Amino acid sequence: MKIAIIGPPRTGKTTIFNALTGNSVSTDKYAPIANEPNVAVVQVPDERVTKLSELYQPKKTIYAQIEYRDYPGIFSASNENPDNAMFSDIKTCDGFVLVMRAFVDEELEELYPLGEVLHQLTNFEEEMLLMDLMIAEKRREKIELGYKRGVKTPVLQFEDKVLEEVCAQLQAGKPLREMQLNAEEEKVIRGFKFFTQKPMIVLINCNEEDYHNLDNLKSEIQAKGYTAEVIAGRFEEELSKLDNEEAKLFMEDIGIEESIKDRLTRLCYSMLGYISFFTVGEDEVRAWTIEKGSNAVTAAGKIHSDLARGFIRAECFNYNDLMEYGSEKHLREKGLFRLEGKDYIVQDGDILFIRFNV
Ligand SMILES: Nc1nc2c(ncn2[C@@H]2O[C@H](COP(=O)(O)OP(=O)(O)OP(=O)(O)O)[C@@H](O)[C@H]2O)c(=O)[nH]1
Ligand SMILES: [Mg+2]
Repeated sequence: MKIAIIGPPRTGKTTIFNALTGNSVSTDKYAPIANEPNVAVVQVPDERVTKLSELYQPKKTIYAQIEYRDYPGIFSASNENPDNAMFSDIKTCDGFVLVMRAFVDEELEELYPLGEVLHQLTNFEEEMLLMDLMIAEKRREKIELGYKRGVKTPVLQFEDKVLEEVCAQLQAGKPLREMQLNAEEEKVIRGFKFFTQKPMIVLINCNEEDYHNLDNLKSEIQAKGYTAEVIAGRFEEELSKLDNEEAKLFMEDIGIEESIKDRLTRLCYSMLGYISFFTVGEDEVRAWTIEKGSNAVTAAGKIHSDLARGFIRAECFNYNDLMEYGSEKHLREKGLFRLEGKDYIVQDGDILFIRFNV
């Protein structure tokens, strides 16, 4: 899972990246805007993996991973080109975390004026719509040029028709993620990796003293259809440098119930519609991530393509049942150790053994 941390300049993206990953990337407010993302891969905190590891005592324990890519502020220059390398890089991510500046820093506001949070959000949305529109229009012009040269295939005509609808949606100020597309249409536009098609979480980055005062703002952003969350970015960055016990005390002081790492992991999973399944054994206990609604063959393919190709069946039980009854033996007695076929829809917390033959 690859998550892009994006936003206008100096909203605290790198501060939040540090809090999430334990890194110490500089957040000097007078430094020039960077031109490369900061990248880190973090383990997904999952106590189920820890418990399974205690139970199976494997040689290796492997948690699921999230790659966070923290990009420098974007859309600050009015002449940004939608084809630039950074935008292309951002678009390879599965989902976006958009950071808004809700802390007051007069110097920063002077250097990089952003205004109120809702205003920041609207501006950012407009920039994204515009970038997508430029890309869609450019492609349509190219198709048109082809028509003039006599290249007019049904495939191109279909693409042009879909892009016409895409442009209409964008011109109406609506993100593409709200567009109803059938499988064919979806396939035609997938390659463009449009900004406004990506799922997005909005983080309201504030000082710790405002942490509990921004519920109205949060609701207003949620009303626009986003998952929104209030974050005390700099405070959490400091917490990430403390040991767990100490950090817990400070969190209790402010009334933060869950660290940003735990919260954002959960939100990213639900934003992308992902769930976890596990494989267990003497060698390895491991968590895997798949889209909700995936079948057993897709899950097998995550582990190895041979397992999908030669799939026979999945032996399966659920983590919660294992915790309730204590051992595989007891699960068998209760009939909770199941044999499932190709079409079985894998559930969050399933433990799978794939039987295969290649
Ligand atoms: N008061 C306050 N300052 C913050 C907070 N989060 C970040 N800052 C400050 O804002 C400045 C910019 O923070 P960064 O994390 O570098 O911001 P950024 O969004 O990564 O900046 P660019 O990548 O240049 O766009 C730094 O001086 C931070 O200390 C916060 O929650 N409260
Ligand atoms: Mg930064």
